[in-house]
Amino acid sequence: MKNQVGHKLIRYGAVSSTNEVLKRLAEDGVEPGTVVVAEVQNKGRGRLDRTWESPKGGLWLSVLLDAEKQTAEGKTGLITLTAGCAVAEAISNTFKLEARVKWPNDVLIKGKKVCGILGEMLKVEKKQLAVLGIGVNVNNPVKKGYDFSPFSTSLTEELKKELAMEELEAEILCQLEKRNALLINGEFNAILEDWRKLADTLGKNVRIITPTGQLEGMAKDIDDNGSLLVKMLDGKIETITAGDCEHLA
Ligand code: BT5
Repeated sequence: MKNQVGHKLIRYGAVSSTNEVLKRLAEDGVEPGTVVVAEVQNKGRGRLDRTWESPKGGLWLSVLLDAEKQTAEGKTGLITLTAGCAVAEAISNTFKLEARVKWPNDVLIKGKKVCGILGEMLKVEKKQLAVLGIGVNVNNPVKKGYDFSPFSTSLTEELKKELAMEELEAEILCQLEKRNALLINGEFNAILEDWRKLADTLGKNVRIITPTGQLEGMAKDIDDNGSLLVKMLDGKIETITAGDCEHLA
């Protein structure tokens, strides 16, 4: 049972952030595979400490993963990519809605953000772990666009009805478990192929914004570590390890 995603699942009403709660539990010794789900987050976080709005009606959860292998091989970026694939496939399977992944950490429906992922690394007694936070807009209200994310949606908005979340939650955990086995066994090529198949970003013109500047080019592929390869106008390929990615028309 150890490592199996969801072998232990703890539900909360309101928390600050499921990532914070799970980090504390990890420090207290819970096993990889443990999942925390909350109805509401009062301090839901995106990357770079941005706010993730998490009112009632959304699916807000975090999963603790064993990250020894990916850390040893410098491939922690694949954790977020593979989580996006798990969510996209779970949405497609549960609601027959096409969902695709956007580099590095979003899931989109018709180009609009329906899910954001926050992967954070953590070391507990020399064990390398990852806390993987997943936020899916299900029945909660969403703004049309947010400061760092111009287009957003929810599943209820797409399907025009109130949805039951249990089946989606179970399917996400099931898809994560399938892919966690690939992470643990170091089957990194399968993860990259999975992502390429579900990618919305590849083949698009993109604007990449990093703390040190921005660039525009065509998203060609991802490399073995999950970095985005962007072809510039002069033909040069830039390797982007982190940043915000905007899909251009
Ligand atoms: C993310 O960051 O997209 C990661 C979001 C991770 C949320 C989950 S929920 C469970 C777990 N616990 C946490 O505390 N977090 C994780 P980033 O790519 O940096 O995008 C953040 C930006 O998305 C914000 O600055 C807003 O512009 C926008 N945003 C905020 N709330 C949103 C929402 N509910 N839906 C769509 N976009 C949102």
